[in-house]
Amino acid sequence: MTPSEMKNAILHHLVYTLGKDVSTAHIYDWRMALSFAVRDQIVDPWFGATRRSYAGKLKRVYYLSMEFLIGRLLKDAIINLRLEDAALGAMNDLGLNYEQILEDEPDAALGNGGLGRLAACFMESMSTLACPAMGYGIRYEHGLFRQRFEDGRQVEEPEDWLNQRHAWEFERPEVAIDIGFGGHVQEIGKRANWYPSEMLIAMGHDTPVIGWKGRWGNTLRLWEARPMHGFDLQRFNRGDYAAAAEPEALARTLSRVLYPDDTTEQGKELRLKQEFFFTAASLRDILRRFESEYNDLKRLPQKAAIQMNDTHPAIAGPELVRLLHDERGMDFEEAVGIARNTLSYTNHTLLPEALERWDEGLMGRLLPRHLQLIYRINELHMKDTGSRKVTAVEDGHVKMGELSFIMAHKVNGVSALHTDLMKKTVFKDLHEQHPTRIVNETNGVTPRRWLLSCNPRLSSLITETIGEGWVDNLEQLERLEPHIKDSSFLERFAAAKRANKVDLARWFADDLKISVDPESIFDVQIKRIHEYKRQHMNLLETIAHWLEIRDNPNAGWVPRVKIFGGKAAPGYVFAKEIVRLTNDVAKVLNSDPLTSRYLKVVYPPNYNVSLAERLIPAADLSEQISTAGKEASGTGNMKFALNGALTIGTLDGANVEIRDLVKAENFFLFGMTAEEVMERRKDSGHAAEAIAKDSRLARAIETVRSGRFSPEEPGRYHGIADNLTHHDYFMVCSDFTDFWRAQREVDGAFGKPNWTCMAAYNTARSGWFSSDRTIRGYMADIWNAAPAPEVEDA
Ligand code: 26V
Repeated sequence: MTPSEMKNAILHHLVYTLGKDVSTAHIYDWRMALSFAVRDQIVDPWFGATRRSYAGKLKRVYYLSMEFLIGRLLKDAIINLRLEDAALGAMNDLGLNYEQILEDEPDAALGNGGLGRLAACFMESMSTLACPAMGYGIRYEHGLFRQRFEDGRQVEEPEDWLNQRHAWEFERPEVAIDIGFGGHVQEIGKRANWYPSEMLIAMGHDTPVIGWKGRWGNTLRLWEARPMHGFDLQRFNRGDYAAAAEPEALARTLSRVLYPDDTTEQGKELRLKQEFFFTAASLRDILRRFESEYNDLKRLPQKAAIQMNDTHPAIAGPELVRLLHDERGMDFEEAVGIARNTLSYTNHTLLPEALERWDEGLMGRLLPRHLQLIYRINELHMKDTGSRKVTAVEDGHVKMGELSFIMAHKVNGVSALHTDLMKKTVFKDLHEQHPTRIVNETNGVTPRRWLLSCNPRLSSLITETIGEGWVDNLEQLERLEPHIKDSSFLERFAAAKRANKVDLARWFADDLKISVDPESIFDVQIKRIHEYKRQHMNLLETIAHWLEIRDNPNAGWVPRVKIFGGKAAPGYVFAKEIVRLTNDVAKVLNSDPLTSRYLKVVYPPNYNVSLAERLIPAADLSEQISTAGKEASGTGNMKFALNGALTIGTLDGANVEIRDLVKAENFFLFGMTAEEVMERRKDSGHAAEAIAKDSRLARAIETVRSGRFSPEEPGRYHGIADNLTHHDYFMVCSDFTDFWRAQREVDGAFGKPNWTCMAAYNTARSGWFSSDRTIRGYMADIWNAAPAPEVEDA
């Protein structure tokens, strides 16, 4: 497409789709017109892919996920369809600012963090690889809350991405599926009929996901909850206005809002309803499609692979059994076998408080037939394994991890260490019974968004050096290695990073009114706020360092900007205190005339995918400092390494694999191993001991306790200080001293010519972390699926 063709398409949509003319169009109208013009280019390859899936009778992958954290879509589509020149040219021609238009798009924030973002990367990679696939999830009216700071405290505001028209979805009123809850079960022999007492409708909305060079396009189908019986006109006519609208409002509640807490399981009824709602709608849709093409249900596992992203869709096990056994008359044991061969399950956390357990009473009320089937599935599992232990039900609760495990033919962890720990801890018994079921698929990230799109300077340098093949064959980045000896390459590599930092510094100045020196180390920790991720350890180190600079301001300190980003779950008190402490520390440090030249703290509010795209290309140092054994994988860690940031990190999650690949000399390692952590926890005096041995740590904690950062309320941080001294489950104190040492090593290395070499080795050796590699792994080890044959660039 040429710029002038693009321009015509935009003008056409402006007038005929949006009903605006050039003289009255706002930035919103222009963005929508551009989006529609780009969307037109998606449709043909997307239809083509669908047609070929049907014609070739290809096996389809169904990715069931409660979260898809996709972020903005316009630039992604433009890049994958190679329309940058056309779009930029058209915008320039129209006298519009292309960057500004892209920035006008709201993020689709239909996820909390790592799990949802992984699902989004997987969707893009499946399209790039021409893996016939469909994502299924919920079309939340409100995505993850927006974060604001008020006197340093987090304030949550509703997120309203659907307030504006969403350019990328196609409504499918004809894809409307009845979903029931409650009611009673009527048993007929071993089979049963379920008569729900409450019904609503799941309506589909399709978003095309286009792969690199438009070779293939899959669909993300998100369900919206609609009332079965709409508006009650009789009641309205009687003057009962609120009651007339009630059933409608109630039904819609189901897809109203994303649960914002991904750290503690609370067993909320609405959450269980959401889980069943989207899982049941998806399974019905999948079976409908299968039955339109094939007439033998035994072949389901050959033609469909259904991936459960964590336990949120775990009800898929019993529901699929119900559809096959109760509704289609298949023998129970056979139904379980078919369901199991179709289903697989990814575990994303070992934290006990985040593992889903549903109260049997609640489950029995909402899903009476499913609870019966869970008991039978459990009995069958005991019979088959000869075990006497009831696995999926305990203390009046249904354990969804165990249920998912016994209903899946493969269960995977998301990094080598995590998978190993799954076998040794949470799923120890089940692993012994099924020693080949657990497999590892280390996470990955899509290089299109996380390098090509977010870091154009580094991308151009890479393409000029080794050609363009890296974009969909990321391991080609290793071809950069011979150039790392070349001083002109290194200079350009450093220049790209510097320019990214200058851009970020300008944004900090304009948007946050904080000035930072781009020559400083840009040290970044961005992720959800959680004790195990240890933002507070990073803060303590910052405070200790600040105190040391104050003691001796003229000692030639290496300047640093500590950048934080992340949201706390609204009900997570400790995380919210960390948010506030970060802001309070920033306030004190940034206004300290003695030290602010050397140390600043920046905490932009509302960290999201788009902010990540801005921060990661400008980072020198990536903070991956979780307590070993707690972070299942991490994916931010991969994005940073790929963009030439060095990691300071523990041997946790995928950090282990990153360090193996980029090599130890290009990684700042510190801290205890997962085993050492478990050992040390046995010593109840671990924190006190560590504090007694490290006067810097003691002083930092004391400074927090003293009210230095909250003079108007000196006791504000006693909770954090006491937790650290007496409890410290996540071993902040015991790892602090080594963390400090590693940070000073960073100071020593930064600014030396070798730093750029180390950074470049990180980029050159991170190719394995492409989500294309991950998806190939799932296709081979779990899905038994092949890419569509003979795809060509669009
Ligand atoms: C759990 C819950 C509990 C009930 C309420 C809502 C909710 C929402 C999400 C979750 C799952 C949290 C697990 C999670 O996000 N794990 C992260 O997955 C990433 C992708 O595999 C991985 O990189 C991170 O290390 C891991 O923390």
